[in-house]
Amino acid sequence: MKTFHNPHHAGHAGQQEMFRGRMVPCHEVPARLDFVLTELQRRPLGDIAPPSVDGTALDAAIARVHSARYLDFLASAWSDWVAMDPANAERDALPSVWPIGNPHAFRTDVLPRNFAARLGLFSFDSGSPLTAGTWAAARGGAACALAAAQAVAQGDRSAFALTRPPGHHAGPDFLGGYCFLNNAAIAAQALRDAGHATVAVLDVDYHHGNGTQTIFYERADVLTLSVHGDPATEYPFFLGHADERGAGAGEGFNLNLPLPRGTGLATWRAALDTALQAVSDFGASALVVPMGLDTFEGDPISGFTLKSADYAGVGAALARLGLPTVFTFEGGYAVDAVGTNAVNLLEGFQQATEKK
Ligand code: Q9C
Ligand code: ZN
Repeated sequence: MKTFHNPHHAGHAGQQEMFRGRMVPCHEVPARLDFVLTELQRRPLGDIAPPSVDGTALDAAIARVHSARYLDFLASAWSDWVAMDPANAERDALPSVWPIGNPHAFRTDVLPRNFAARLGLFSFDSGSPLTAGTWAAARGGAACALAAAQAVAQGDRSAFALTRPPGHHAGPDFLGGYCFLNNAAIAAQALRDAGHATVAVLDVDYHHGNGTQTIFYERADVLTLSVHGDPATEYPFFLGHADERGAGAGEGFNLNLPLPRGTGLATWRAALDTALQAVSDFGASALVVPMGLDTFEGDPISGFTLKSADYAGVGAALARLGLPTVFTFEGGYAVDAVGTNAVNLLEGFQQATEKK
């Protein structure tokens, strides 16, 4: 399994996120990726390299899943933030005003000239700071996702996009949940564009993959599935319920498996098996796995109780689908365990593949 890692990731380094009325240190920190990279070097699964993709092809791949007006906003967001006030150069950009979803309450079709208003228009929380290097890091991550999809489309059994910021909460035209560009969606769309007729995206992060669900909600060619903490009590709260099954042509092509906070391995694995069966029934020709490790018992912001040793079995179960597979790195905030947990999963996948 080749790993494509993002050399620009550390340029995205938020200082603080808003949490229940106060500012707290960011959970999504550069050290997360460094721990995974170090563990992968210790237990190699294949070549580890930065992605080499054509810039024009990359921008086209990103534009397949995100709107032009959102991408225009993101690409110049930092310079627009600093242009508001030179003192902003020392501060992360966080939104503080949002147009809520009633179309008769607030307009979302008119782009405000005020940057703070635009930041709110394209965000759904105040926990995802945008910093000087955010755009370069997010775009470098999309390059990892595209390179991983290309490797798999050209015959590799699997590939790993090792990048941060993560992606699965980012939608067609919004950021949130520490995510800016949806790497898993970019990989899935790239697999479709490379000739895979049907692609499944099976999200195993603790948090519902709302951005990915929204991107593909009306499509029958990409099945989206997510096993996650019940949104009745868990972030992102406003999506991820079991009755969301897709719409229009996409009716029947989304599957949510919410589980209560406190869920342990046995129940979580039963839900994963349900999702795996649905991927088989769908007849996917390729698989994308947004790989969050925040299902770990030691995760500081999550509520499942998987142990480090459990992740090898998760990887092996995914391998048994027998599909070309792209992994994207998503959540996982127990920083000193995230490398072990990620490589346990990937190594479990790879070893099960070799046995076949
Ligand atoms: N202060 C991913 O795992 N807020 N995103 C939690 C803690 C957001 C998680 C509150 C959690 C987002 C990719
Ligand atoms: Zn998560």
